[in-house]
Amino acid sequence: DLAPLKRALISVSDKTGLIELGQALEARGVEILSTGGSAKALRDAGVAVRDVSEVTEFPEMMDGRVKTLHPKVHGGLLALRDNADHVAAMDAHGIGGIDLLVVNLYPFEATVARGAGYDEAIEYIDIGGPAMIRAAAKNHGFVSVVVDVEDYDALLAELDANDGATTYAFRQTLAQRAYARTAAYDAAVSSWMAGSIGQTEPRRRAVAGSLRQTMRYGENPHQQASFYVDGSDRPGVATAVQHQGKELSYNNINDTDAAFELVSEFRDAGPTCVIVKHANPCGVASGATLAEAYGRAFDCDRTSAFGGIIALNRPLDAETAQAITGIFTEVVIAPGADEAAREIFAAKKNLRLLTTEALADPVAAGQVWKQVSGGYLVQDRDAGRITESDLKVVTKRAPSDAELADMLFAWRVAKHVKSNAIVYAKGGATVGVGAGQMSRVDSTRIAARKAQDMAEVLGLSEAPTKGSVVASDAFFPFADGLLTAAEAGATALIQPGGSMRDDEVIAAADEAGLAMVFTGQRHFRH
Ligand code: 93A
Repeated sequence: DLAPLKRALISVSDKTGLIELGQALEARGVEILSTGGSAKALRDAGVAVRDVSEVTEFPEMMDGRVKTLHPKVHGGLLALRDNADHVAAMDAHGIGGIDLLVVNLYPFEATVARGAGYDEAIEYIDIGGPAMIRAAAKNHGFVSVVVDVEDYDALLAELDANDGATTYAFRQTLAQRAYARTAAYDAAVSSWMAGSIGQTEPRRRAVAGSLRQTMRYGENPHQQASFYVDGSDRPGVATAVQHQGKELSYNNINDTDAAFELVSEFRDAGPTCVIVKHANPCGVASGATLAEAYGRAFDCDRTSAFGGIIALNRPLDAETAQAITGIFTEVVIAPGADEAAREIFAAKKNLRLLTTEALADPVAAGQVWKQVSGGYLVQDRDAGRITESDLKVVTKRAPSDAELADMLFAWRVAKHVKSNAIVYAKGGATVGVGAGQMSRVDSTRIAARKAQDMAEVLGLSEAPTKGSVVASDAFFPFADGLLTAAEAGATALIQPGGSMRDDEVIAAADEAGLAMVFTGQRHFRH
């Protein structure tokens, strides 16, 4: 859609691949402008180049602090080629268009990483480079901008595929990468300065996203905290509308997110309720009505549900609202709430009600970040989802339809329980949840014991785990966990499989008359 590239500006600190790029551009008839060191390297290799200082008619000055900061450069990068006024201004001021910008920045990150002192680090803050990158990226309708040595080959391939021009889609991709680079660069500068001057206030630190809320405190009262939103339109705690109650706390936000993400797994299911405590579900259930689902979720672990966070997969109605007000609850989040339900909640001043436009898409792609000392871990969101056809029956006895339905239900819940996760379920409701234990057999025992406690609370004659199914987020390494589940009365198990001792575990299941299926997929959550 554009004419072939005519002019490029190259200004790079990392000279890797520079000569080859210069030669390749020269061979394609592109005129090259360049700054001091880059120009010298190209010239020494026999590539024809013009100094930027010759174009600007200004010498590079102040130790190079001012070399490309000039209207002849920025006008050439920013001018809209199809705008008559812009073209007239170029003519009037002798500004030539720059069609390609190749810049990599002063190595600020590497400089501070090697322990450079304050004054030296300051000198490595690139000003002209980011200014040009941002200008070229803004004008990606006409200008290509490359900020990474790794993209040189793709650029040349693009030129070859388009008779020396670039496509709009390609320039858009480059512009997006360019802004990612300048954003990361400034974040590195700000983080380094924060460390240098002892700035610890979270809301003053460089964080991607915009500040939504500064909390009274973080996970504990002696920790400061703030909430940033990243502008994504994913339904959830960041985009929900709060109708009543105090501001959400740090822990409220974390738990509300956990509850809503879990209930969204049941987007296409019947009425379902999730109760979360300390980021783990302590009750998840479906029901003929939302109120029934709440009651069944509550009955999984009434003790833990006190002060919990509730997420619903249907708009809150009056009957459910009435039931929820029976005990103290911190937050209720649902895809809507009717007038009558809101009136019932209005009497409970401390109860926060959040509504979302919709439920979240549980299989949507996305990324999750986790901080570790000195860095971040970034990974895809766990969008794994098992359907009946993925299951492999490994025992002599195949599961009944009822067991199968409960296994798939328990499996969805287990994905949202901290590892080692064990979930007992029966009739579309959890009856025992074992979370966050270092040993799988402990999770299996704890869940069964809690269910036993509930039998007493509810005055049941037999343990709720009798006739239940069990989901395990990762394989049973030994038969002991499975035997514990069988002792508690479980009749079927769903787990990924893949243990060295699968044969042993399967034999124990057969011996106990259990049905077991393998999912082939694991849901660790740490
Ligand atoms: O000191 S600067 O911020 N001032 C500028 O005007 C400027 N223009 C380009 N640094 C500037 N640059 C940077 O110089 C580029 O981002 C690149 O990292 C470096 C290339 O310098 P040379 O070509 O002299 O090695």
